[in-house]
Amino acid sequence: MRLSGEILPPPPDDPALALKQFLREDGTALDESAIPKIANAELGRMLRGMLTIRIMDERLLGMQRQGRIGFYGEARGQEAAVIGAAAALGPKDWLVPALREAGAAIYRGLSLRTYISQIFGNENDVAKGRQLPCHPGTRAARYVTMSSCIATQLPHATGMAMAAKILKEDSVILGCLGDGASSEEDFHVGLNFAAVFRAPVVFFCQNNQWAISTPTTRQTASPTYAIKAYAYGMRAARVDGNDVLAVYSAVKEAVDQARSGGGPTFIEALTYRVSAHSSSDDPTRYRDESITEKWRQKDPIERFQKYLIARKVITAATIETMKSEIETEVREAIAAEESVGAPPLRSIIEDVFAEVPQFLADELAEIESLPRQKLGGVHQ
Ligand SMILES: Cc1ncc(C[n+]2csc(CCOP(=O)(O)OP(=O)(O)O)c2C)c(N)n1
Ligand SMILES: [Mg+2]
Repeated sequence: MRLSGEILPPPPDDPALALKQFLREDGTALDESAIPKIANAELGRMLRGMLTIRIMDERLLGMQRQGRIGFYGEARGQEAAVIGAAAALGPKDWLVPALREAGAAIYRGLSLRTYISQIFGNENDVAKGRQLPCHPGTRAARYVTMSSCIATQLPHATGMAMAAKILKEDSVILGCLGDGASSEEDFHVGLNFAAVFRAPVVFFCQNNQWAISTPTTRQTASPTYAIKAYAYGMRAARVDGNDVLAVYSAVKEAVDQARSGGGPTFIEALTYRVSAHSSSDDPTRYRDESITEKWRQKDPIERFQKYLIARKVITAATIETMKSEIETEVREAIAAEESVGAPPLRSIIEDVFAEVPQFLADELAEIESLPRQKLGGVHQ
């Protein structure tokens, strides 16, 4: 059976849940005066961030198909949501990701090489190959490594926000989630605690209308995800997730509120997962791809580019130059990291105990004594 995945319209009588949008699908502004003032350099940086995600996704998914990396998850079609949210954060703020926010880590300063080293799990990878590919973490860019277990990051985000509040650190936590996370108990734990204790956290839900093969119509009977915020007693906002300026504005407003002691907000960014869930998935087996095609036409990058060109922030030629610069950067980072070897074998027994117990040292010695071909998938 093919499921449609289209969601019900928001309640017409609730202005807080109307879809906030600044840019029409053709890139024209609904009301230029309503758009927050953002410096041209910052707008250009936002476009670069979105293009970086698109180019990286294309190259890295291709590499997974060639067997050069083990796994990849794209954020195609969700670039506006990822970058709009990242751009609204300050340097002291933390981002606790769900599944598709790696582009935000890069936007916040994670180098392409460091990101790609994590995908290879090579010797340069700070996680020493212990995380699934596409799960970067960077203290410097204040981006927590992805938990993989859906929704567990939400109590973490609330806890981090409480810590920041107690320590008077003045930082806000962006706790990300997908629509699928709303069905997990950790969603309730994270949101309820945050609202009761007015934690400086913003919950940012990318409703891409699918959770692997579960469509929104099977995920919730609520008319929207945003409406769930009201049950917890927090502010709600619902934005067009393919409109980077609308996302930026909603997240900025929520972050400012949280920073000034106003407590949490829950934001639903409506978008669509136009690709497969991951390199391990084939959506043609469970969904109607003619709807996906309609969403591909609502491309967030094209919409933003048209707006920037019309406003003379950037020219089409400059965008082309930007794309080829990013392509070169990505190609060079892949070439450099692909040739780096695996982490040393002994790293598999390190970092857990302050002193390596004898039984682990013995096991390592046994593995090291095996002929190389018997080590199977273990690289030395
Ligand atoms: C607790 C838990 N249950 C199931 C899974 C398997 N799983 C991985 S991603 C995913 C769907 C997530 O959907 P959503 O939250 O909408 O995020 P999206 O993939 O759409 O970005 C599921 C069920 C998991 N990782 N953790
Ligand atoms: Mg989803």
